[in-house]
Amino acid sequence: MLLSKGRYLMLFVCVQMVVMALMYREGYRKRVVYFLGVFRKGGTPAAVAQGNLTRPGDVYANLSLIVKPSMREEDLPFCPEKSPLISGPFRVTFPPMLTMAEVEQKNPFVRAGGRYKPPDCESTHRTAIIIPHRNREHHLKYLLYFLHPFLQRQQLNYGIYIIHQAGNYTFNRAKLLNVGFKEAMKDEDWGCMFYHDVDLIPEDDRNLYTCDKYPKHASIAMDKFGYKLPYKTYFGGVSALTPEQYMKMNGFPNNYWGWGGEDDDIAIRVALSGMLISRPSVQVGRYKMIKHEHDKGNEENPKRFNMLAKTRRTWKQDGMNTMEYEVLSKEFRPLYTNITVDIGSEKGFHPKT
Ligand code: BGN
Repeated sequence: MLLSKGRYLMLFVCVQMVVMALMYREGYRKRVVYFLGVFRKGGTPAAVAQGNLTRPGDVYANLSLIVKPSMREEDLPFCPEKSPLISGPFRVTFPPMLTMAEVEQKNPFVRAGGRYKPPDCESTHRTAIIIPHRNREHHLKYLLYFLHPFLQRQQLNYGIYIIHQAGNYTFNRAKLLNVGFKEAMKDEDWGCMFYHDVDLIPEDDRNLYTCDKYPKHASIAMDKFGYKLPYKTYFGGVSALTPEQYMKMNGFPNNYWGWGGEDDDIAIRVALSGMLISRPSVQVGRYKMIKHEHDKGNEENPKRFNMLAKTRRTWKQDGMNTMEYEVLSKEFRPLYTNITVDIGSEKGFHPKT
């Protein structure tokens, strides 16, 4: 009897030692936070993911390790060619209770207007993100939740612009992109512009938000198309051009009111101005689309087929050189610059004076 009690005691001590050794090896704190994260799956992301104590695949992982050194900004070294923060695919799920205030809290280095520079090195890339928008605040919140840390992982000097179409007239994505280009260039000499749909979330931080030798189509593997291109010349979703490439093709068309065709027109302009399309690999150009109904005020454009047949004749007369609009307001919000714009209607542009 005595012998078996002693055996149990020995066994108990051994198990305890193994458990302690395991905890020590993995880092006790990290493990506890990990388990808490698992149990709190439905909770707010701010509560689950604090700084570098995050679950694997969290887009915010390691960002809290970034600290501002005490040296002056002009003495900072250049950022390395490849950012050490890049780690590949991350999890894209949509926490139901997320608030804009939480997104702000998680991005302490983002300044008014949604501007960011790496605090610890001088970035060699200046990228503006242009997002056409109307009545999609819910999507915008999620996009910002993922896009800010995604861009910070790439050590970019960046700014996020929301171009909000005022009024109820039919939506015009391409014209809003034109406005975004022109207005963003007034703020800074951006080296690269990303033209970004509000409902598309990148899923891999190796998908670099920098420009290439040719206009880039970034969203080549979207979940709704089975993570492959729907057709060879598809140029919708997320694309990127340098200001030179954009000017070379006279920007984008202004006359596509409603859904469809404007992205195909842009792809035709790329070819007509003598350029090719650059693309990331299908492994990294992956995007998740936030599900939604077809928007009111963005009905299919029945004229798109006719218009596309004429792009060769129209691209030089319709674009950057002919766009008319009026900025109604420009606000520097904590996570983005909000530009509300009157772009007129199909019948022309009549500024209210
Ligand atoms: C295409 C649309 C694109 C849209 C993609 C993906 C047209 C023009 C037809 C000649 N193009 O069919 O605008 O991005 O589907 O949804 O409708």
